[in-house]
Amino acid sequence: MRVKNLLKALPIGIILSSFCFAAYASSELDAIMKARGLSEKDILAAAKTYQPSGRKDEYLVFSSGGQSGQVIVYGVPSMRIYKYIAVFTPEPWQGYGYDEESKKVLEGGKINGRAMTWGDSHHPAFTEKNGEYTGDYLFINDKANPRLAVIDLKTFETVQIVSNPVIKSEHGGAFVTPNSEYVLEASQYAAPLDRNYHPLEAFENAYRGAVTLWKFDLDKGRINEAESLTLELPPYNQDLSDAGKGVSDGWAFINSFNTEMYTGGIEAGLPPNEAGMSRNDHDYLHVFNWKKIAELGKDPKNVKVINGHRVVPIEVAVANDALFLIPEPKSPHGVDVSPDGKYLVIGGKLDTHASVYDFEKIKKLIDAKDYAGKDTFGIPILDMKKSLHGQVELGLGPLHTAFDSKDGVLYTSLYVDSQVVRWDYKKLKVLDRINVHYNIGHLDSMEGKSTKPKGDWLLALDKLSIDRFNPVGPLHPQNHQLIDISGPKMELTYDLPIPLGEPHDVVSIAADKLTPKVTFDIGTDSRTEKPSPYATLAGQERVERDGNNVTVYATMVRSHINPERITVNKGDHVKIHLSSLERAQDETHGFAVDSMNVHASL
Ligand code: CUK
Repeated sequence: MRVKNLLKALPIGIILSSFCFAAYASSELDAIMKARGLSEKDILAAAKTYQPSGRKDEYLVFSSGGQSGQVIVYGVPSMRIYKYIAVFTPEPWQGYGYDEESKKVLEGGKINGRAMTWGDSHHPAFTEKNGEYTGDYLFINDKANPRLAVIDLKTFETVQIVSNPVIKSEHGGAFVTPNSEYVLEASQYAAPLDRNYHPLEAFENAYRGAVTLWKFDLDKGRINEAESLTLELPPYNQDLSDAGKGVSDGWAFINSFNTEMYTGGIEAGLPPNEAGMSRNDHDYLHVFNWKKIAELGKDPKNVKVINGHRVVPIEVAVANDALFLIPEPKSPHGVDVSPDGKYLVIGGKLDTHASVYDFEKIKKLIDAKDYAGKDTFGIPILDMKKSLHGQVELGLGPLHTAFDSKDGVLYTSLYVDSQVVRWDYKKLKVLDRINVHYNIGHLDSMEGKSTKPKGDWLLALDKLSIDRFNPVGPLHPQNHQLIDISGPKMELTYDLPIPLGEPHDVVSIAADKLTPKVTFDIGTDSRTEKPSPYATLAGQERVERDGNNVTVYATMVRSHINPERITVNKGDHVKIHLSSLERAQDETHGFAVDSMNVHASL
């Protein structure tokens, strides 16, 4: 409607007031833009991301917290941080690691009996149904100490940590199969699976890679350790992984970067690790059938039991056509399966190309037993050219990929060039590129690794921020940059400094898929999510004495604790069970005993 027609259509009062407002607003806006040196593009970016008070975000993003061992939750498009979820590291605000219930969760992550108070929380992943995110649970792996955590998204609390019984370090986790049957966790640096000492000279014989298939019980919301198993892999230093979906459901893929099986030795005049590990032009993409491995593992004849855990040996997988290798450009990085499951996109890292493999071609070679050879361990190798859909030159350091809602369109991060490239993996051509600040690692479009990516926003996770923010000392925050990908050109709209750990990777989900609880049910142990045996209701408060053991059953509403006085003797051993009877929302309270390192959040 043209302005003249609009004027005719509106009653005079509205015209006057809206005109006054428009004139006032535009002159004030102009003045602010001038004073702050803002361009029209800046104003647009602000308008796209600003949430007036009380307005909720469309997406929630779950970011790994890197070496803080936590998970960071923020919203898109506002980029407001909402929560840090304590996972591998004690965190007093949430009482995590200070009450007996959460200590038990952390104890699940003990390694060889040793308590671990930190982790490198690395790749988060949601539960899935038919490859779509469901928002029930979030998994996150600890890269440094091979462990996996389960976070219940009804409470945003960590409810389980499991420790890997055979591998020593890991990278290719957490990757969830399309109906949340298993969570995959692949090793990174090859090590003896028995955890005993074997000299490096015995690398080829005694050291192994592996991928663990953690069985997830969706009804219970917990990993079933007894039903989990591991596939033994060659000592090739496995890297990132992904589970197949659609046509490739049942299969999974893992990159590797040391098929040379090089173990360093500058002391002995040998080339440094990096050079030795990238001597070959190619490393191997591992292709394995996790459904078949899980089936095979049920028969004791097919497994070796190591540290009480079932391991399917390489030869069993090979004899049952469940494990294959395909050459890939040397030292690749991410392997990402397309939403329809037909293509695998591999970031070149040391190659300027991304390689697109066609799963249907791979499957044909497997079915026809059309092998190009075998590796040292007897694993069939498929021909690279026959498996490839094609390669595209993207730039320096292609790492990770996330997908658009538009068919064939995806986004790849370029670590060295500090860019995001939008390209078409079907037509194999570059469509657009945008600079980011700086040295991008992972990136994610909204629900970008599910079967239904959204295609409106993209997050660039930059490893360096250098000059983007107010200086706060030598340890800089990292920079998560929000990019509008809804139009023909990508537009940078927001910089979020993340001040915790090395926030490494994110997953994002439509906020309406999450239905968190508003309060806990009274008497619930939030970590087991079952009624606590110590739950105390109003009127049941008591102090029980057994010799010098004193047990207090107390209740609490806001800051009122009942009993108000607890009298004990010097030397008594005192245990306090506190039940919060609070029914109102957002009325949590702390509890502390001074000088005793005792603290809780109720
Ligand atoms: S991956 Cu883990 S250190 Cu997530 Cu790009 Cu490199």
